[in-house]
Amino acid sequence: MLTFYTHPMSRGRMVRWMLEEIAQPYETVLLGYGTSMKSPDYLAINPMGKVPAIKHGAAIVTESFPGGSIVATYELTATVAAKDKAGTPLALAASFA
Ligand SMILES: N[C@@H](CCC(=O)N[C@@H](CS)C(=O)NCC(=O)O)C(=O)O
Repeated sequence: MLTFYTHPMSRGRMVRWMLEEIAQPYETVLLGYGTSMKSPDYLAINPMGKVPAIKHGAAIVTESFPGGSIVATYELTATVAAKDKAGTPLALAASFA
């Protein structure tokens, strides 16, 4: 399952929006500014100590641009292989809706 690291008052909101749009299961890990966000455990996920980050298996994405983050991760699983009539992946289309 995909793990989503975030703080409610952050640009992680864009990633959560995309996760909800594609309706795939994910686990949320809430981190605190200046505390758990800078912990050794989280720095192993994102050495910048910032949110958002998403992890799926060995794949970790630490940039928040929703299309790039979500599509890049889910392409590895092919769970979001659905495309619209023009051949655009639906998750990517949703990020520009
Ligand atoms: N380039 C990153 C920047 C992420 C970023 O700056 N996140 C802020 C929250 S919106 C953060 O985690 N700040 C905590 C810190 O700098 O200690 C992205 O776009 O995802």
